[in-house]
Amino acid sequence: MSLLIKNGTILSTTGEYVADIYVENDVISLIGKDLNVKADEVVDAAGKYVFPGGVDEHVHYGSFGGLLFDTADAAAVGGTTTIADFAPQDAGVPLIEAIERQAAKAKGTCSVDYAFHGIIMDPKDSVFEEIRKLPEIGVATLKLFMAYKGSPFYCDDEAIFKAMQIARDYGVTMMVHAENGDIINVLQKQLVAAGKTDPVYHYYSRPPLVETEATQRAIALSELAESPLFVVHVSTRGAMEAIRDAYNRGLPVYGETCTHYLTLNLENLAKRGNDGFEGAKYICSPALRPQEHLDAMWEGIQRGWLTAVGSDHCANTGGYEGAKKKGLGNFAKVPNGAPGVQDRLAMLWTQGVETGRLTKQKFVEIFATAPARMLGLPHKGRLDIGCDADIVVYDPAYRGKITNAASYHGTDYNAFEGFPMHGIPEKVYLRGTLMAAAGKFVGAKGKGRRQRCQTYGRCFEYVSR
Ligand code: DUC
Ligand code: ZN
Ligand code: ZN
Repeated sequence: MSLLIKNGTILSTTGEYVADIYVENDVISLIGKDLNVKADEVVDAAGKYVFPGGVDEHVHYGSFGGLLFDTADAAAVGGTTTIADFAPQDAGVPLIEAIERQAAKAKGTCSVDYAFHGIIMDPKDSVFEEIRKLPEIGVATLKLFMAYKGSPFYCDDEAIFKAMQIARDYGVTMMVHAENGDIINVLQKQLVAAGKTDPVYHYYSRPPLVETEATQRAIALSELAESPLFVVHVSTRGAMEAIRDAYNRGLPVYGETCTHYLTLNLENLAKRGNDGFEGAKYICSPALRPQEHLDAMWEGIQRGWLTAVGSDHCANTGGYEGAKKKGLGNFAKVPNGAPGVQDRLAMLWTQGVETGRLTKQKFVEIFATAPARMLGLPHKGRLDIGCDADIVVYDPAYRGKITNAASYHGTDYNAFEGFPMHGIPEKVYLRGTLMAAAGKFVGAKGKGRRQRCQTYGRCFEYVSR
């Protein structure tokens, strides 16, 4: 099967130019002006942008009560062709086995390519020892949680430090969910006891300093352990500045923010709707922030102080009516997470590129190229000869709106409902095969392939070993 995409404006992290792309056997084999080759499928992309399929290095399928991989068609429709899922570790199950169990769920059901991060949920020495074996199963990233104290997700500083020491020796990138779990527990109890139970109090139980302090601590732990660090879902100015300052001191410390920390704010959490509870749709952790922090996230991206934008996609099984509303009367009981894998491109393009907050080159970087490097997937996230032919043909002239009705997330609401869409992925190819067209999934379901990540990814660049 061969494919020729003609006359599109190809976007990369460094520039843009009009050229043709020729794809053979899943990979890009030629890029050039007026290519004179025959192909099974020829696409005229004149007037369209052509850029790499998105790499979303932050999704939850199954963990945190999220729906499973059969709902990942949404990624393809939204121009994302590779996802990296956080594989949860049930207590008593070895880390490697937990990841393989999660991989078995993705096989044959996930419609885009997929990789895994480990999560340590059973912090003990035998589990830390397993970090050494992660590279053998193609896993090069590991997340530990400083929040959710009292749940299996929580890890104390000792666990994080020990994991960092081993991870650095094997080229495994340490990721942290940086929020102070002790303080959150205290504040949650105090707020609920005072009758402050509405969704908006989720924010007051996790104020910005709770995240900033934990980020500073995680940086200190990584400095002590001499380990690179990737702080995920950064949402506060203070956390972003801590990462920036650490990097400027020469430490291999990087950060990711997420679509919603750029585009949704505390006002969403305060929404009451018809049932007084609508804000629960926006309960995720860290919590949505006042606007000044969103402005800081844009600045962090623009200046390169934050490296990538993930979706933190987590479509709770049961959605708003069946899952979120279980927390009626107590915000602390609302399951965390919101869907978003389909909307990352539309939000970054419309709220970023179209408003002048992102260049098209920066967009490609944070949407595809940087997350692929972070994961250790050199054949993803860029349109170069020999790379996987994961390609978006983007029609910038389209005008529409994000609606749950047009979403493939499999849930009953969309956190970005009503936001404008300037442009649409007119065609989305996964390894040269058409998966989505103009907002519809048109591919064969479950054709995603497991991706083996290389160790010593982006966070280890310039780290002497
Ligand atoms: N927060 C997390 O820590 N994980 C998944 C969803 C969320 O909101
Ligand atoms: Zn997290
Ligand atoms: Zn997450």
